[in-house]
Amino acid sequence: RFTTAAEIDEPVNPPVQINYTKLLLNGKFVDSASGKTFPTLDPRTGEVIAHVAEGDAEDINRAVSAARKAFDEGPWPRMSAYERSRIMLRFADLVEKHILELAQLETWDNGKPYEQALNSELPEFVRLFHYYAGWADKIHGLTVPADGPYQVQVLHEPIGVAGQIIPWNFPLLMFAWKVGPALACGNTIVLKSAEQTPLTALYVAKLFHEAGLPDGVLNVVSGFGPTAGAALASHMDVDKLALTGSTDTGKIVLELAARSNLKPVTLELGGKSPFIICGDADIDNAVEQAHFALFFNQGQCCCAGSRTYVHERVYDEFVEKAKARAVRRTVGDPFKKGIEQGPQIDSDQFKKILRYIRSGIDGNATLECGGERLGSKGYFIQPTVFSNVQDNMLIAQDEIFGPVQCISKFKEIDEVIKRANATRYGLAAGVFTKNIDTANTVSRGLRAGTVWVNCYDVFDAAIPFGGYKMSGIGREKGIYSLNNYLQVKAVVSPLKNPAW
Ligand code: TXE
Repeated sequence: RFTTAAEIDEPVNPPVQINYTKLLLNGKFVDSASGKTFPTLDPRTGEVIAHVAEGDAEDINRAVSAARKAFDEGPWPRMSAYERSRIMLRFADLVEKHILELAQLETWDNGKPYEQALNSELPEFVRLFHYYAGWADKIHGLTVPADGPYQVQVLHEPIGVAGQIIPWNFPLLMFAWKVGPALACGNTIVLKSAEQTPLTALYVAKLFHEAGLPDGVLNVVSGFGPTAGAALASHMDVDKLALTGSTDTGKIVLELAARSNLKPVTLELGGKSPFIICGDADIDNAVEQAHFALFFNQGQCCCAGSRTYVHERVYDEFVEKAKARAVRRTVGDPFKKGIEQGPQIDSDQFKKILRYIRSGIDGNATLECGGERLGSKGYFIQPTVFSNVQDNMLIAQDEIFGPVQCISKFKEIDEVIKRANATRYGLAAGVFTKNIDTANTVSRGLRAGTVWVNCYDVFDAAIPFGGYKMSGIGREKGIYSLNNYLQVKAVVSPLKNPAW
């Protein structure tokens, strides 16, 4: 059900106060060196929510010196791992205490449904910090039985100052994926939030200081990619860089890192993830899951199931039901109860999605429903379903990052594995079947960092996430994320009495 345009055009603002709009450097909120600010906008209307200090290269320098000092001289990497863990747990408690304000702010700045922010993303944020707090005092090295009379210890040390650049689609969760492991390992951080969604990172960083985080350990710079982001990626005193963003930006920061000090880089980039529905699948469940896989978070997910491949035997039934489900999707003011879909993040993304929809129509994919904006203000788009999508169409190849489901037909399992892999991306995939052999064949055959079998978008702090091919480098979450933030040092010393 599409909400009427009139309902969308009269949004009510949440009661949350916006207290933090400056840069958070060395434990204090300060203006940017240039004194410049930029507006952060309400995606429901395009109107200004707040003006935020705009950090650029000079502010990144200030942030990196604070992080450097906190790493080289401060207590954080030196304090007991247990104490670090306790500060992270106290932080998680404070986030729970402020959960309503944070969920309101996240929805206001991003446009995602409030119920999703409150009931899913904030609890997941807290869970991630519990998980990483649990790791802090369990990170340790090895001893190695080398040849000869030597004692060999392998120490796992924090890597140093971590630069972290996050996107706008899950502002709080991306903060947690990056900050959690870096702090558990004893690093210090300069985090650049996305220019579209700067508000919640400042709020939670303030709470971290209330929880006892020493000054300089976590510095937050709001600002733009080509200025603040690029300065961070090319900084000589940053020891490690992590980015979640587009594949184009991934290439830029990798090059900046290589040209400066060869800092190691982890990247979590775009995707065009296949969702394969076999002839024997439970169709109603597959329809619902495929709908969720694509439309969740307004379609703004790096792992969105954005190529829906359906076996020819169940294709017609699937298309009809997928269309009916999309038409039933509730779109409207994300603060209203029961709303499944809010606005897209900004005017650039909104226009990009509408251009892709136009290209699908022009390319003769069948438009089953949707295809247009909703309302006259803000960035709402009707849930859109295309069937009869051919692999060579732009909508089957590019990341649309919006509420546009693309359904294609297949005949054979080998054929669909080949087609699913024929992409520059390799982030995630889904397969729906009741046959264990088919599930095994498809999940082994797909070149993707995650394969969900008879489910989709099942996340957990302990499950690694990341991409093959141009979807990225490295893995986040789980035990794998820790290696991104550790150096390995071998210490070798002669043994006086080798017999012992
Ligand atoms: O991404 P950007 P945008 C994809 C999605 C979307 C497209 C463009 O397809 O439509 O990317 O979105 C910072 N040096 N994803 O333009 O620009 C930027 O400030 C250093 C997938 O928003 O990559 C922000 O903090 N940093 C994705 C972050 O990079 C730079 C999530 C992401 O923004 C920079 C978002 C530069 N030169 C978009 N340029 C996912 N993997 O989930 C930008 N940034």
